[in-house]
Amino acid sequence: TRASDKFGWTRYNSLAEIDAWLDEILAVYPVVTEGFVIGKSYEGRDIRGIKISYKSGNPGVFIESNIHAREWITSATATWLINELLSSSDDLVRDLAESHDWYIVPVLNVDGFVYTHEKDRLWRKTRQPSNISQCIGVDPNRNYDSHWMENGGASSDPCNEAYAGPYAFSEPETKALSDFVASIKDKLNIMIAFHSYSQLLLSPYGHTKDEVPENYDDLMQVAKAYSDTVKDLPYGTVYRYGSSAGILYPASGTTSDWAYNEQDVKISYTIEFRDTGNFGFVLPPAFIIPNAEEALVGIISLLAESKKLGYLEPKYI
Ligand code: 0X9
Ligand code: ZN
Repeated sequence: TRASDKFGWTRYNSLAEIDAWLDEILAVYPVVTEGFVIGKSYEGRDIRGIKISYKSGNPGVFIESNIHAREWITSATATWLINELLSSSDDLVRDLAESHDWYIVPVLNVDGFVYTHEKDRLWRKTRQPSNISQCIGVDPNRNYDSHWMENGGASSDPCNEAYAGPYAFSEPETKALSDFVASIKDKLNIMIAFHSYSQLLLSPYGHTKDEVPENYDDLMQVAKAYSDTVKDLPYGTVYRYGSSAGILYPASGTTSDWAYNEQDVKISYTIEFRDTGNFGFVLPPAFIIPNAEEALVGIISLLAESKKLGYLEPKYI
């Protein structure tokens, strides 16, 4: 049997199970995959990723997943996506897999993820203690060094769920992700951060709604392509789109803004997966495959539209 068949995506997996599955995937597809470790978490766990590359010189797509510990649908979707990229025989998926270089980190916030499995299902933040409070953890999606703590888009209170941390990149997890991305930025055309829930495609900026990026119209056109595609599926799931601060709330120091502002990744989105609040973060496992299938076809459209608009060319020549 294939490594993937045991996984099944019929329930949510623990970090140990995801790690073991990744090892099997790397063993089954040694030619086109490469495992990487971006660094260690506060509690000393490896933060792992997989690169999938069928030929060199492809445009790079980075997927950051499960930065928020409780958003289990994101790593379930990321692992399903990895499996499809490697094993699907569908022409569109083959083309998707083989004409991009994929860098996928299924679980960024490994400590928080383990904590949600073992102690508190709804934990969001990292697990690093504070020097000034009994409250533990930083919101890693407020901890990136781009407009950090500006405009009320994050909190300075360690007990707040959107605590930005004592300084930008105080968390080993965000520091590791950012160092890794910076090291491949010349090959990176697209950055997607997987979150849940609300069914939204969010473009920069998060730190302000008074301004939009210079390629905002393109960002909306690309988001519309994703949204139109998933709406036409049998489930007909509605994804709204807009700028982060515009349609949601201000959030400073997010991955998406940092990649856009500081790493010159001009197609950068936060995707909030299912649902719209009925189950919220505790999405039943029956939704894993529908959510993941939707994400796959949505990403096919997202990349096709990005290519049409010229964003998949080499960044620096
Ligand atoms: O608040 C966040 O970090 C993200 N939502 S979540 O429910 N997954 O925590 C959204 C971040 C996107 N940016 C803005 N909201 N501005
Ligand atoms: Zn989130």
